[in-house]
Amino acid sequence: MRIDIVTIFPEYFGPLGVSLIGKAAERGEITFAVHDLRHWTHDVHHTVDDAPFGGGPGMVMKPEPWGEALDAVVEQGVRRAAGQGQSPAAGQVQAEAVGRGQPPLLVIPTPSGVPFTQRRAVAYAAEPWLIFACGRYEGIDARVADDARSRLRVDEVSIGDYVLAGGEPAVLVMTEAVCRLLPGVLGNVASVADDSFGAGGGPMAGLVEGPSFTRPRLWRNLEVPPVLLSGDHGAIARWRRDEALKRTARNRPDLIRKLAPAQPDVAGVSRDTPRSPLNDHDRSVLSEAGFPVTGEDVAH
Ligand code: ABV
Repeated sequence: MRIDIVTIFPEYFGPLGVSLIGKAAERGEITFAVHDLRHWTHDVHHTVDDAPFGGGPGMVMKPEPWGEALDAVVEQGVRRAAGQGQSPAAGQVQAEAVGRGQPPLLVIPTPSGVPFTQRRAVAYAAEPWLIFACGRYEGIDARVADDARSRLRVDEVSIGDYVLAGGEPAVLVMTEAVCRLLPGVLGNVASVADDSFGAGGGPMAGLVEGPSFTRPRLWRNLEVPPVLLSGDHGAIARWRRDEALKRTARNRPDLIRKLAPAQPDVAGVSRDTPRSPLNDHDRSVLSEAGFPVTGEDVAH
């Protein structure tokens, strides 16, 4: 996977050289290229922002440097994919690459974007080429995304309902969430399937993970739950799902409502409602833990 990042703070991305993702980059499994937006300014002050039309506080990022930067980064990436444009046949190879190669997906973090979820991370991990555009201040002139959409797929995404000073930390977050899903980046391949949110559709689908334990078995008078020492893998899987259900109900009731949507009370409409992925055992676990579950049986 190739990841280009355009930012006014290239030094912000030092952490990409660290830990599992840094190692994957060293092995050549991920290629990062961080670009300074100011490279595409032409005034002595390398100006990237200006006052908003219509008035109001803050500054808006000017479209011209962004337009030039994105054109150049797309062009460079296409060249690279075609083999550095070095051989005599490079022009031909490049033309073929443009013709059949997928254009990159441009991702622009903004608090007004669509939510970045584990599902979206899985989708991004299947992309060969991502470009992240880090805005600062009050955002990027809206024509930049509109113009890019004429050539590229463009996603405006939010990592959560809070406002950052710029897109850089959001890009670090998304990069980590995406890259850990790439084959070979995580040591333990199976652990991805058991992740919270279970975007892979496994037993944890739509739930957050329950608690984990390691040695020692007794610590500060606290015992590891005996079922985890039983060797009974069926019982362990069931216990883990129960704990995930209870923790999800406690911390993320919104996720439980998605798994067990309240049934519409108008007869006939419920035909269109997907079956709840919660079975009777799940419902009794939630109910015994004090989280009554609506739905499903109402329709029977
Ligand atoms: C991007 N806040 S994403 C740019 N939650 C500026 C602020 C900001 C983002 C987010």
